[in-house]
Amino acid sequence: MRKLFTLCFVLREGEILLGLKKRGFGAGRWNGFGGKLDPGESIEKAAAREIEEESGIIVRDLIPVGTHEFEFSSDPGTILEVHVFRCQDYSGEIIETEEMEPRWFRFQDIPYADMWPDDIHWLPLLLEGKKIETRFLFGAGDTLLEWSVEEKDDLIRKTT
Ligand code: 8OG
Repeated sequence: MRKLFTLCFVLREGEILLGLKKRGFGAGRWNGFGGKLDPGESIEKAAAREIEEESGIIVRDLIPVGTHEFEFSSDPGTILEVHVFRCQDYSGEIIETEEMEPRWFRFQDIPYADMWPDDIHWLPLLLEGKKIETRFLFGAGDTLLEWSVEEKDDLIRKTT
């Protein structure tokens, strides 16, 4: 079974907007903004809606970055398929919401130790403007058991 999610990172010159998740899945971790698709909703619509709900801003550009497939050994066969975007053009004011406490971080200050443990393996690629396709298998305590990170542009170059 596949469950679809979105995840978006808002960027400005040398900085990334992260939110401290205040409740639910991933609470206590810094992350981009996103969540589950509503029934019948497109991936892009869901991404824009989640950012607005969680940070108050309206995004004007959503650049697709790739997908993650997350699986947990405690629930084999259930794949969280996360569609990742970045955004640099938005309107509105960033606000704290019930779900997220937003804060800008300089790239060199990204708090990887307080993020999902897979993020350090792919977020630097996103910041370099690369497209990615990843798979991560988590064991007990959200430790990483197996993973692969592919740069899509590299794959294209290899096959042409
Ligand atoms: O609706 P909810 O807030 O529970 O959605 C979960 C969000 O967390 C969604 O945006 C996808 C994202 N997410 C995972 N796993 C991971 C992960 O390992 N790393 C990062 N950075 N985000 C993740 O579900």
